Amino acid sequence: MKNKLTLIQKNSLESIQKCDSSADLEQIRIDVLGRKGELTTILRTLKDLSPEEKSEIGKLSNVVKTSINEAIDNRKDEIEREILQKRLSEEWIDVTLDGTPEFPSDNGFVHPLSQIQHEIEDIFTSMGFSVLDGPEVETEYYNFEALNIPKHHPARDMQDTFWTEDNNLLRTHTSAIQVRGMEKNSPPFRVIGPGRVFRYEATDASHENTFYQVEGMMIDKEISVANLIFFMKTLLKEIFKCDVKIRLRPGYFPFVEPGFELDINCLICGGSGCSVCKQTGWVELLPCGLVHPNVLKQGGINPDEWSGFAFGLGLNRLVMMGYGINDIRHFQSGDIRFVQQF
Ligand code: FA5
Repeated sequence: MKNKLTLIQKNSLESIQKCDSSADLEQIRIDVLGRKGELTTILRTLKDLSPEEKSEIGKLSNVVKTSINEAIDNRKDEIEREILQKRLSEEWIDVTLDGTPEFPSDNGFVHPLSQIQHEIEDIFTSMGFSVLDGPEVETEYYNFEALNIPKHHPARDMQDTFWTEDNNLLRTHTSAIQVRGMEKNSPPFRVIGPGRVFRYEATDASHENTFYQVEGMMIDKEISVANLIFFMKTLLKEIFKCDVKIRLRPGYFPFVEPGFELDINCLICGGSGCSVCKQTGWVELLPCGLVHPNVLKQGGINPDEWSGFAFGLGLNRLVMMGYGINDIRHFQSGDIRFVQQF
């Protein structure tokens, strides 16, 4: 009996060491120490032994049981440690790597109007222009009078706006920044002035009451329409990354002479006609012209010595062309799904 117990112990300890899963270890425990296990079955025959042998075998069987239980528990711990080590070596994370951006991003994004504004600022600063700012609530002087639009001039009707109780107004165009530019700089100079403008206007697919423009002005000696066309073509080529078809129409603005409307071929419909281009195939994008002598005088510049061009670019329509947006009202809709696309 003693030999049998020692053999069971030896075999069990060997099997336990070879085991590599907790489930197999539990099976060994059942097979050896369980109710119908090898050791338990042998111990059932104890009753046939003498009292001395019973005591000796009883003690030995306790030692065997304890050693098998301890070996199983230790091996289990080892297996768990091995599994953990394997996982740690396989599933390590490089915390210095950039995270994977999720869509939609929680970090926010630059609005398409700001994106295009920054792009235009880069294009013009690379051509020697500086960027000016001006207030959204303007005086009548900067918005109209200094631009050769005196009180009761019919051109004021085209730019009806919102007035404050103290007779200031929400600027109707960024041309007000031109006047501030002339006050700040002495010629020659090149400036642009981006910003938000407001008009009391019925809205449709291409008209908003609040929209964005970029004003541009260059004053130098002997500036002509040829200079104007060069800068406008360079701008549009840089923005649309292709040669865009343009046309110049005579246009009336009291602060330029001659004045033009620069239209581009509608990029939404390719020129075949849609709601944005009002079925004409052309979109009015950019009024421009040579600065009127009265405006130069008002800005303290001698028109006999200096000349210049100016333009006012509508940013919303430019973004619409670039992205194929078919309704200007999306910009102010506050619909997060719209802005998340850019
Ligand atoms: C002006 O605002 C002149 N100050 C531009 C100018 C500057 C002319 C310098 C000459 C020299 P106009 O009202 O056409 O012009 O507006 C300029 C551009 O703003 C338009 O071509 C168009 O792109 C955009 N725009 C005008 N009205 C709206 C509107 N209601 N909604 C959206 N965009 C508009």
